[in-house]
Amino acid sequence: MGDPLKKIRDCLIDLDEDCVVRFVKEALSSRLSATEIVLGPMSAAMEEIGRLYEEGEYFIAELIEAADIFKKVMGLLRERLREEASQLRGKRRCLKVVIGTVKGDIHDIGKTLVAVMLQAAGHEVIDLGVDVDAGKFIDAVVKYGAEVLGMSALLTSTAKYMKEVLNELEKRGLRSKVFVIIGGAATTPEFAEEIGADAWAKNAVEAVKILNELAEGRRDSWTGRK
Ligand code: B1M
Repeated sequence: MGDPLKKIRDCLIDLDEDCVVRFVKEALSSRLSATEIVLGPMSAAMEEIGRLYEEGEYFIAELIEAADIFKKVMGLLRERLREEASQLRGKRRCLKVVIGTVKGDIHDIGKTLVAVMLQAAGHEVIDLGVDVDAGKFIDAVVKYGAEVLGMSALLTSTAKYMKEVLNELEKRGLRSKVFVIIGGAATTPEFAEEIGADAWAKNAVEAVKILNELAEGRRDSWTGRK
């Protein structure tokens, strides 16, 4: 990790907003991309902050402060993120994507980042926000005629709810018509397979790549396998 990137990580861990902003600007002027900044040191700092929380060194107040700084930086970088993601624009058609963080979970930074980048890559995104239950997901899929349902979860306890949404899709006879992609720190590719999702993405760039492949017919829309 180059110097400004390391500084961004350290400043965010120290919850020093001015310092984060200063080095984000420095990183941009040394031609580092906004995507690199957000997915690299900013995300690494959030993981470390989570670890400090687990160890009892940080408390909820610090998590909230870190999230506020992250969101401010995302605000600053939003246009650049859009420009960079638009270069990932698929060649064929755009997909309608309903996305949200599942019931019981209010973590929204990663989900919003995925939504912003998918939109910039040319897909139509309906972002339902956080704490979304199965009924709301499915009603939106039907209302907007979405081909893709995206779910995010950061808590081990809420990730399980994704299975309930999949069961509900099945019950409503929609499962074979909707490609389900999941992500978030509480999920893994194994978990995605176990609950019967079509795809798992590690981060926002990977989510864009997967959905571009789907739009271009390079992915089986039912099994998620290439
Ligand atoms: Co909370 N929190 N939190 N938290 N929080 C975690 C998740 C935790 C891992 C921290 C820890 O203990 N190490 C832990 C969960 C443990 C577990 O269940 N395994 C935890 C906990 C315990 C809690 C509370 C229960 C604490 C409490 O109240 N006692 C509580 C729960 C509230 C609730 O949801 N009901 C809580 C609350 C909060 C805040 C509100 C204070 C705040 C969130 C603010 C907000 O989002 N507006 C917060 C924060 C900031 C975190 C950490 C520190 C950072 C999360 C984050 O924003 N990361 C987090 C630590 C960690 O994740 N290791 C933690 C940055 C973001 C860019 O990454 O969201 O992972 P992420 O998104 C990535 C990828 O995962 C992926 O792409 C994104 C970007 O590339 N991705 C997708 C995400 N969604 C995707 C969807 C896709 C595809 C890819 O397709 C649809």
